[in-house]
Amino acid sequence: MATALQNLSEYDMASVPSGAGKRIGIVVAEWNKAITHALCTGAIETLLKHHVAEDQIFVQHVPGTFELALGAQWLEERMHVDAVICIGCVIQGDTPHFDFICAGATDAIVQLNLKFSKPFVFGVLTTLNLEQAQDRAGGKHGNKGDEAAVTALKMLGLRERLR
Ligand code: DLZ
Repeated sequence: MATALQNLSEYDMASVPSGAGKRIGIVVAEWNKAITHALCTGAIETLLKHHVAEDQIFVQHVPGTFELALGAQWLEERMHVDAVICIGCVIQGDTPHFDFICAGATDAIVQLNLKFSKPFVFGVLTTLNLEQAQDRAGGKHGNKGDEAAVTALKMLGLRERLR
């Protein structure tokens, strides 16, 4: 589980299927904006690197991580995307709010994968402090946005292989 053991931006380029012809949604939480913006930028750059067309990437913002699932569902329904990358950053505070937001978002995103039978990727950082988030948003542990984009393309590739 530890990202200290695996850089989020390092992967085998050859293992990632082409994104040519794919429509990808990205829903981004506004909370901890500097972090989520860096994650979104990483995701977009990675999708472009793997040949997703710029005009086939659809980015929408929601207030917080808790709203990601509904935003992602609306993106799927309105834009008919092949996959949605959900981007958020929840930083632990002094109250149990962190646990409720993380659990709610995680459960809801899992349900979307199964309901639509397509990838809704969990590009959410859940960290103990801001430094851990920065380390995973383009810092020393790479960028979770890159990893989320790679995951979306790999899952679409798997679906095609199983057809
Ligand atoms: C309320 C809240 C808090 C305390 N912390 C975060 C956070 O660290 N990251 C995040 O994305 N959102 C946070 N939110 C907002 C909730 O996700 C949600 O937007 C509100 O509870 C309204 O439903």
